[in-house]
Amino acid sequence: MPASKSCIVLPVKIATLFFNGRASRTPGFLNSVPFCQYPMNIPSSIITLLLGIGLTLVSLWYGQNHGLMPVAASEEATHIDGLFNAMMTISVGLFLLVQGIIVYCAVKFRRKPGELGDGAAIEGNVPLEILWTAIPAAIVLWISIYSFEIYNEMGGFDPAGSGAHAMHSMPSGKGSAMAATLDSTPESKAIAMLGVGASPANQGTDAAVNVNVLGLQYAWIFTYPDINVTSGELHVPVGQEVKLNMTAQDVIHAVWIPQLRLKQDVIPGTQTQLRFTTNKVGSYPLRCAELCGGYHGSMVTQMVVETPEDYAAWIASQQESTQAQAEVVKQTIAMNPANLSTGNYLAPYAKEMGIQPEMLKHLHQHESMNMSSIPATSGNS
Ligand SMILES: [Cu+2]
Repeated sequence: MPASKSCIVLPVKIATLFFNGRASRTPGFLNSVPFCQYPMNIPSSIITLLLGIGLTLVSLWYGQNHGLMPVAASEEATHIDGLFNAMMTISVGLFLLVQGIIVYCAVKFRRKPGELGDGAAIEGNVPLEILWTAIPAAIVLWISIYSFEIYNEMGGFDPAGSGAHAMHSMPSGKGSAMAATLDSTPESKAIAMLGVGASPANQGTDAAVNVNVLGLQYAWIFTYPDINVTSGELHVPVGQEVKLNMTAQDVIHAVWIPQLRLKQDVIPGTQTQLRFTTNKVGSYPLRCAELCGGYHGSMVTQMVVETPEDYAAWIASQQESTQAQAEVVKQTIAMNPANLSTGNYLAPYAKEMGIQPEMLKHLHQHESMNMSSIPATSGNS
């Protein structure tokens, strides 16, 4: 029986092509293939081919134009999208194939009027079963290798999470008991840091911007240790590598920035990391992705990706406000009479109170002598 007269069903068609040798050698082989037992008025192989091409084109188009992902704001996000689009293409192809066959069969092989008997008993077909097991297995294997490669490309297997940035046993707080069991020495041995680290290209180098992230019920605190800035928003310069060193104060939280396609748990008593390089200026939501309590839903802030100039301006404004706050604190302390000598404290009121300037001077000298005779013990306790 020539292959062209088999049937429309694509897997059967492919199977026939694959096992063509056997099909031609074994009489009745195709009769054991489902749907092919009854000679029918079947579309030609050209139509099958065209349907196959059409299905492939539709899958490829939809795989690239599904519009399900938000803006990709980093190189890593582009990699992830490549994988997602590939899986979407395959899924759409399989969906259309399976649904197409179901709809075709439901219409084509529906019960005719007056047809009351049972359908034909169709036995299995080993070569066909091997084929439709092998193809999905190959697809799944390919996806796993592809995703492994992307994760490596992003820095997911960065071994340098240990070493210089090693986690040390926590002196106190939650998790210290566990850390003490794991590490008996005060300087604990290096444990690979969880998360996404340096990409193979950046291995062994430090990120341009380091930010310490603290998650707590229900807020994020970002500290820039190199420039002495603390903020409730994450600001990063575009095009520069950023490293988030993250931990939690109370329960497990998770940093999730959809536009970077990154999500990482933030765990009390341990450090996790995220390293990435943004490539699009904009403001993106950074939200908690781990149900952490009653107000989990409100644990959201912004990641602002800005030009290096804007970033520098932001740092300057932050430092200015920090300085202004420090000034306010200093003035408040200066207002406190407890820190003033009696003479200095009384000076502005001397005239109103009728105190003689000589007396004030005397009082001041007396106090200075007393102060200098006190041994400098503070701080040595
Ligand atoms: Cu949370």
